[in-house]
Amino acid sequence: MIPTITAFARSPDGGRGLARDMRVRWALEETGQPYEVRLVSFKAMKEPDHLALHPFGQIPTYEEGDLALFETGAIILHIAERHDGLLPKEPNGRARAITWMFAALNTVEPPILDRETTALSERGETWGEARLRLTEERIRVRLSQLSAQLGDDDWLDGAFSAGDLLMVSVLMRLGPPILDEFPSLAAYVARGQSRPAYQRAFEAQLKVFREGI
Ligand SMILES: N[C@@H](CCC(=O)N[C@@H](CS)C(=O)NCC(=O)O)C(=O)O
Repeated sequence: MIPTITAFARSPDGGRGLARDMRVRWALEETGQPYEVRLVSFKAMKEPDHLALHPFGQIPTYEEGDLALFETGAIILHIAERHDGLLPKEPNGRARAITWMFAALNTVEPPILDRETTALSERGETWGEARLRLTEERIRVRLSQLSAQLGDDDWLDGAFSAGDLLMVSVLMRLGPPILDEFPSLAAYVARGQSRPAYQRAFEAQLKVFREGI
């Protein structure tokens, strides 16, 4: 059964692939799965039909038969468990790859999102600049730990996995200049983005931005 995912009808990132449907598209491309996309406006995301799929009124969602999922971590785990290509078969390696999925979403993404929110909504406040610097220091701590873990390796734990897919997706949101302070992580992101599956997913979301389909 071909799944349907939701994506922004008009992504605020201007087609840079930062909206979270990109992660799901990428996972589907890595595993060779066809998919359909339903585009939703900001207004439609907060209406009952979409809220029935996503209680927080966000994208992406994932529908497959009578299964409806939200949260990119859960969606990608679902895809990775059902199709080859994103998780090792060996049980301990598989558990470690899933650990990296959680680390990307629970440990590395929060300070990056915190900085984004601060930059967007608190910059004009009296505490704005100080808070921004604080969030940036927190990010640097995490990136320095992550880059120590990656060392000279291509991926976090052996072959490319769903853990790398999510970690690269999270680091992409940060981008330069902070990411460039950690050359091995900047190279790691570039390595992820050069994967053919990433490229196909990126082109598909860009087409939506350019042509609305
Ligand atoms: N934790 C969620 C976050 C989902 C999320 O923040 N989606 C954004 C797009 S990238 C969204 O729908 N924003 C619009 C809104 O929250 O109203 C996930 O990983 O799926």
